[in-house]
Amino acid sequence: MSERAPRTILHVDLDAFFAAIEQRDRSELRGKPVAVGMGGANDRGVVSAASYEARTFGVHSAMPIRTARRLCPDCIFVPVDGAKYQRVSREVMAILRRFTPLVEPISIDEAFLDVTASRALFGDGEAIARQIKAAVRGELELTASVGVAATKLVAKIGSDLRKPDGLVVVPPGTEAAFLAPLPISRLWGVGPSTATALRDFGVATIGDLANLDRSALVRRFGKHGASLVDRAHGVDADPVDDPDGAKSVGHEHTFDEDTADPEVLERTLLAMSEGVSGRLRHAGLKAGTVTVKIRDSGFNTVTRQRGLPEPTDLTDPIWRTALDLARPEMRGKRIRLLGVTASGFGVREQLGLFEAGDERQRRVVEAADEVRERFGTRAITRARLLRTGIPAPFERDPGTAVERRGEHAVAEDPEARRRKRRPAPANPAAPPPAGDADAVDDAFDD
Ligand code: DCP
Ligand code: MG
Repeated sequence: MSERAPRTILHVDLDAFFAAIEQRDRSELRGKPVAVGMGGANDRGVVSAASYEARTFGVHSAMPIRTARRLCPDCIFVPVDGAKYQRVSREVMAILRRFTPLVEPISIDEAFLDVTASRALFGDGEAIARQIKAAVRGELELTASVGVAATKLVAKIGSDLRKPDGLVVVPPGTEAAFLAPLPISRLWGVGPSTATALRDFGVATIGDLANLDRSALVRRFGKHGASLVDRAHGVDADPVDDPDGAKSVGHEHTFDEDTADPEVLERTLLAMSEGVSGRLRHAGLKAGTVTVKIRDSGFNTVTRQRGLPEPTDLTDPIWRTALDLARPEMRGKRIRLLGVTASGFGVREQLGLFEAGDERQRRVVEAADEVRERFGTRAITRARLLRTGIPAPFERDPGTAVERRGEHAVAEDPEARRRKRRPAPANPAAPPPAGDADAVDDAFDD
């Protein structure tokens, strides 16, 4: 196959995932407005997932429970059962892997598949999409929406377009026409501030953007402008990542509201470090390098990286290093996104995860892992994380388009496995600070 032959990529995203699972398991919830969220006495809780019935009242993910109650007094609020959703997620991913080994899970309920080589066996992209939908419905009693296209970008937009239970096929060559009528907010990399700026250019739809003079956009937005035009034409060379090629484990979190509160920022780094170390242990890996990513409210993004004195799979060294790297970058800024990634896996150990003498800590950590397995990642929080009401960043990275997901987790962790899209070029504008941190420019890619 020549490099230019169109690929067949599917984006599969389950509908109202947490809420649909609860409706499946509790028949009294079917057909009713359901919001999965913390509820109870915790007034700071937010909605994790809303059933489509609840959405007609305006209830959606990340909305405070209080607001949801006001909008939808008849809504039934159900507590989050993280362990169950993780289990179902693994079942979903297992179904997807029947059709190709090239499955790139990007959150707990969505994945990209490259089925280019599977077509001989299972039929074209549309046929494979139908088989996947049928298997998810038949075996898991859930519905999935699927986009089929030659690029990840277009497949993802397609899967979102006719939710729930949607199937959108965009044949190769028709990408630009497919995208043209859609609002620019559908495009990765167009957040509210870019959308506002584009309005000055008279851009409302992706088609408007595609028709703009490329050099004018580059003058206004820098290299981000050029990639915006490419994307408006549906151009996206990003491959579906080979699951065996995972080279790092990471989490990113986009705050629902930008924050400068050091407590919140540090807690978030802690939560992400816990998630990362848990995944390392689960995979039997130790990391020698920690990378943090910080994006401020002006969409300036920096990453800082540091080698560890010795490879680790424990939270503390990862968190301490992440804090050290991130603190100077966060000072005085409102932060939009944080990420923590562990990489540099020199050691793959089956049993001996801990050095001799670490026995006590080993028992503590293993007990925590056990609870995590039984009750889901959310169950494990340190004192600093308790009663904060901040969403566990590792459950889901809401609002984070794949474009902006710089990190990746190992293959065993479908809901969060992320990989670097492309090597980040050196940033001439921000030389590395004193010490051993390297700075790389992640570009204005939101
Ligand atoms: N999630 C969460 N907090 C958020 C967003 C999502 O906990 N802010 C969880 C609950 C969702 C699941 O992740 O069920 C999947 O997220 P999606 O964005 O795919 O949303 P849904 O699957 O709920 O709905 P849709 O039908 O729009 O995909
Ligand atoms: Mg979904």
